[in-house]
Parts: sequence; C-alpha cells; structure tokens
Amino acid sequence: MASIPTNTRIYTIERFILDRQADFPDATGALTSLLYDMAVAGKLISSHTTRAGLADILGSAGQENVQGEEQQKLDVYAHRTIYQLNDHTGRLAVMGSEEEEDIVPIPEKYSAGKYVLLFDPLDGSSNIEYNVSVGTIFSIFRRKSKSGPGTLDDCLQSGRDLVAAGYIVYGSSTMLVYSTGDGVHGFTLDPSIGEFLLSHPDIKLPDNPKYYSVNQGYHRRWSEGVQRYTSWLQGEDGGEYALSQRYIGSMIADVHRNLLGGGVFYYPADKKSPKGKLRLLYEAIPMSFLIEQAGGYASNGTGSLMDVVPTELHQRTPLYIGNRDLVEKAEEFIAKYDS
Ligand code: AHM
Ligand code: MG
Repeated sequence: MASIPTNTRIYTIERFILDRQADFPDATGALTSLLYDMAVAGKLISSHTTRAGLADILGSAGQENVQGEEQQKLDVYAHRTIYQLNDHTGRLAVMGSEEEEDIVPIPEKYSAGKYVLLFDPLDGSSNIEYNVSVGTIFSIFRRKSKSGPGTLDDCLQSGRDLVAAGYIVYGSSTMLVYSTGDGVHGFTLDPSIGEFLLSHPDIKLPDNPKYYSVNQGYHRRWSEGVQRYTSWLQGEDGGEYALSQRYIGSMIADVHRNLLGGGVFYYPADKKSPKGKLRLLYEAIPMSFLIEQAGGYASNGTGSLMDVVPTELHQRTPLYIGNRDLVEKAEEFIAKYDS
C-alpha cells in the first residue's frame, strides 16, 4: 500500500484514490474513476440532505420549488444522482439499487463496462424528517458474465467477491468511508471547499468496545438466545463489558459510530421479521466487508456474512456486526438457545 504522506495536512480523496491506483500497474483507472464518482454523488446528496428541513419552504415532494423544478423525495433524488453519474461512463455492466425492484440496466446506447455497482441510496431515510443522520452505501463487484448487458447473476455475489465498498454518512459532518481491501479509510467533507479530506486513515475497531446497538423496544419479539445475549452485553450472565446502549435507527450511522468507538450493532431475526429486516446485498454485505477490513466481524447469527451467496436482489438477513469477540458471542448464544 502506498504510504500516506505526513508532510501535508491536506490530502484530498482524489489524490488518495489516485495514489492507491499506483499500487496496481495494470489498472485502467476505471475503479479509481468509479470511486471518485461516488464521492461526487456524496457531495451532491449531502448538499440536498442539509436542506431537507427547508422542504416546506422550498416546496415538498410532488410540488414545484421556487425555480419551477419539481421537488423529489430525498431517497429518489439520491438514487437518480448515483444513476445519472454512472449510466454513461462505460465502466459498469449493470447497477442495482434498494429503491428499484429489479436490476438497473445500462442504457443500450452506452457501452457496458466490467464492474457492477449496487447501492442503498439513502439508508435510514425514515429519519430525515427528524434531522437524524442518514447515509449512502455502495458495493462494487467485477461482472461475472463475459460481455453484453449485465445480468441479475452479475449482482448476486458474496462479500468475498467485493472489489470495493463504502458508505457516506450525512451527519453533523459528511464523511465518506471506503475500502478496496487494503484497510478502511475515512474522509470528511469540508463544505467550504467542497472536498473530502483524509481525516481517518486506516481505521481499526478499538479493542475495548463501548456500545451495543439494537432496537431494544423489540425485546419481546426476540428469541431466547438474542434476549440472553443482550443481557450478557449488559454485564449479566458473566458478561465482562456492561456496554452502553446507543441506537439511532439508521444502520449506517449506528455502525459508523461503533466502528470508531467499538461495539456491536445487531438487527436480529424476530417474530415480526423472521428473516431479519436489513438487506443482504445493499446493506449487510458492504458493511461486513468494511468491518472485516477494520479488524471486526459480521455474522447472520450462524456464520460469516461474507460467505453468504445471495439468491435474490432484495434478500433480507439478520445482522450482527462489530468487534469480533462480541459478534462471536452472539453466535454462541444463538447456537446454545435457539437451535
Ligand atoms: P431503510 O433502508 O428503509 O432506511 O431501512 C433500514 C433501516 C436501518 O438503517 C435501520 O437500522 C433500521 O431500518 C431501523 O429499523 P427499526 O426502526 O425497525 O429499528
Ligand atoms: Mg437501507
């Protein structure tokens, strides 16, 4: 991995991504450009999310704003922004979005490329009206088909096949965090110059976790194993931590906080959602890749999420993600009490 220069405090994402490309002499630059386009998408979506509270003043979804343009719901805007930045570049064979039922083809008039882009345009979007952090999650795979338009099969790949994944969290500041498999790097958007600057090089989960994050309101819906695991995290049943509970209800923001502070986020299968709520391809797999790159682990409760090969685009999964020992403990409780 190219070393991170120490002679400057200003290290833009563009320079960082380009420096990484230098590690791969055969690289064509397509992945570099694709990552940079995701950073551009992040800036555009960020500028819209920060104006979300002005919707009533500037016109809400379905109405025209003062410029006579129709307002879009933010998640639709985020989807279209990512699509429009990527449909014509010749880098992608196909896309998939949590906002779309089926795969999102590249228009025939443009050439098909070698990569596949899957994204959740705005995770946690039900939080927007409360001014709570939301985020964009993306995954990049190599296509499996040889040529022509990309297929559903090109999208159904496991975390082990990922070329890159990342997220952009729109919080008190906007951060982009990504990995191409050589560690996890975080950039903070400086809105005054419109650039993402390297702020968190080579992120590793802290050894001493602080938080557990789960929707505790659903306690009665959980299995015995999940209930006992939660008590263990609280320091009962021989639990060694007595962690603090924090739950935003935006997976991206919850996992981001735990990545920096240490801890575990989980959304288990429960009586209401027997297969879990979160999406395997759009949410669980990319976050698992990032957490593994940061020294952690992600599981569906019985084994590594990185090994699960999706069979459907919108497949759901239980998710346990964070510090390895905490996630493995969830697997232990589930194996002991739920199987
Ligand atoms: P979304 O993709 O429709 O926004 O749903 C996913 C979100 C996650 O960000 C979050 O962890 C979860 O739903 C919250 O669900 P709940 O309100 O059931 O706790
Ligand atoms: Mg989502």
